[in-house]
Parts: sequence; C-alpha cells; structure tokens
Amino acid sequence: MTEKGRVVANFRAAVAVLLDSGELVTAMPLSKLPLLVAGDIVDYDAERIVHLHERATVLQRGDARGKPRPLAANLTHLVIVSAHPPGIDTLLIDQFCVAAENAGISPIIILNKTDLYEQSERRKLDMVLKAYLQMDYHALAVSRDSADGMQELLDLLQDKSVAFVGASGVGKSSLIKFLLPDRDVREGAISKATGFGSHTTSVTYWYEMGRGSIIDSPGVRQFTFAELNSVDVRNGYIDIARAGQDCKFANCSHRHEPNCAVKQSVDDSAIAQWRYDNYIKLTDEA
Ligand SMILES: Nc1nc2c(ncn2[C@@H]2O[C@H](COP(=O)(O)OP(=O)(O)OP(=O)(O)O)[C@@H](O)[C@H]2O)c(=O)[nH]1
Ligand SMILES: [Mg+2]
Ligand SMILES: [Zn+2]
Repeated sequence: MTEKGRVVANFRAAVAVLLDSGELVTAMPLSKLPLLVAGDIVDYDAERIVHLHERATVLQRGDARGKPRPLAANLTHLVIVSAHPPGIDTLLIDQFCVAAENAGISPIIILNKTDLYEQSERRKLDMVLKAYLQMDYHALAVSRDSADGMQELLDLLQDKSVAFVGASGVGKSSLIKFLLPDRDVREGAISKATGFGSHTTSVTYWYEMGRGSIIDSPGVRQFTFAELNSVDVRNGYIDIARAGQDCKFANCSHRHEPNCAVKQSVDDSAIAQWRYDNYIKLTDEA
C-alpha cells in the first residue's frame, strides 16, 4: 500500500520520512528520483520512496562545480540568521535573499545574540535592520539568551513553512530549540528510526510546528548561486530592481550608465551603500 509522507531528513544512503499516519520510517528512493531534501512530499511503498510530489518551491545552491543542489523544499519563507559572533555578514544575507527571491520564497532576516552586542555592533545591527525593513522585509533582532524578540519571532513564524539558514555558530539550532522545546526528543526519534547519529548539524531536519514547519540546516561558510545570471541577481535585489524602473535604460546595469536611478538612490541614502556594494560583487560573480 502506498502512503504519503514528508521527508524529515536525508542521510547519505536513505531518507527519513514522517508518514501521514504518524509513523517515522527510513526508505530508499528509487534511482529515477532526484536528490530528495527535507520538506519534500513523497509516496512510500514497501521501504521505498516511489514518487516525489511536485515541489511548490525549492531552495538551491551551487555545489563545488556550480551545479544546482537542492537544500530544502516547499518553503514559504527563508529565515536568514546572522549574529555577532561570528559576525554579521551582509554579503551572505544578501546572497540568501537573492536565492530566495528567485525561488519565490520570502526572506526573513534574524539578527541573533543581542545580549552580546557592544555599542559598535549595536550600531551595525541597527543599520542592517533598517535597510531590510525599508525594503519591507521582515527583520528582527533577537536573543536566545535574554529572550529579547523571541515572542515576536514565534508569532512571525506561525503557520509558515520555513528553513533556518546562515553561517555556522549564529544560533540556528539554539533558536529552533527555544521555539520547539521537544526538538531533542524528535531528533532522537529520527536517530533511533534510522540508526544514524543525530548530535551533529551536518544533516538538515524538518520539524512540524503548529500548522507550519521549521527546517534546521547546517551552517555554510559561503554560498554559491545555482543557475542564476546577473539579471536574476539584479531582480533578486528587490530594492534595486524597484528603483531601477526609473533608470534611463531599461537594461541598465546600474554601474556606469547615465541617469541611473539606482546610483541616485544610493547617493540619496534611499538604498544603503553596502547593499549596492554587495550587488556589484554578486553580479560580478554571476
Ligand atoms: N550569548 C548568546 N549565545 C547564543 C545565542 N544563541 C546561540 N548562542 C550560542 O551560540 C553557539 C552556536 O549556536 P548553534 O545553535 O549551535 O549555532 P548553529 O547556527 O546551529 O551552528 P551550526 O549548526 O554549526 O550551523 C552556541 O554555543 C549557543 O549556545 C544567544 O542569543 N546569545
Ligand atoms: Mg545547528
Ligand atoms: Zn540604473
């Protein structure tokens, strides 16, 4: 009998699937299927994954050779976490924003560990928050340790299907643990069902949260786009794309063209200089 379920984790050899019946099983995907990821909806039959349901969205990154590699499926929102330490990394935040926008997923920016911020870092935090709020993104400063902003975060994530991404050590797993106090129990169940160790963040996990869900993912050092060209990057910078509608040239790259509305917006501080600098860096790369 075929049963529907949700991929909750992908190990090298097998995937863990939470069946609609509530049973947690491990299964081998048929070889004709693409790489399955947390959040995928699949059909399970006799210890096999026999079918992958169409993904509403899929977040991808480029592997070492630039080939697209799915990270998580069926997200409505991407929670991009940054913190000091290890340091608020606006380039990495922007990369995730661009990848999310191009995948039809809404970015949410979370700056964690506010309990640790000295004055200079606080200034950087305020500057970064302001820029993303100005573009109508959700952006929030939080602390797992002082509980600053945690209720707002919980409210914000209600009924959403999200994945937490960001550099290693920014507190993704800590925040999720706070939001889902029984997380360890569930991870233990996955580990028992699969026989794979779980006290590592090398695997992406899917958790149900109310009518929504949360995916915890391993930290990344850097992010490479998969199959995005410079026009995709330009469109992924929604503030720059918006301002760019008033440029003299429809295909303006916002670098050296005359009457560029984007460069004017940067001069007027309507677009932050660092957003523009990151945009130049990322379009160079794409
Ligand atoms: N002071 C302080 N420390 C925090 C906070 N949130 C997390 N930490 C600490 O930051 C460290 C890293 O947290 P993790 O949750 O493991 O980070 P992660 O993003 O899941 O890291 P990876 O799994 O490696 O990607 C841990 O020692 C946490 O206790 C916070 O709000 N304040
Ligand atoms: Mg983690
Ligand atoms: Zn322009």
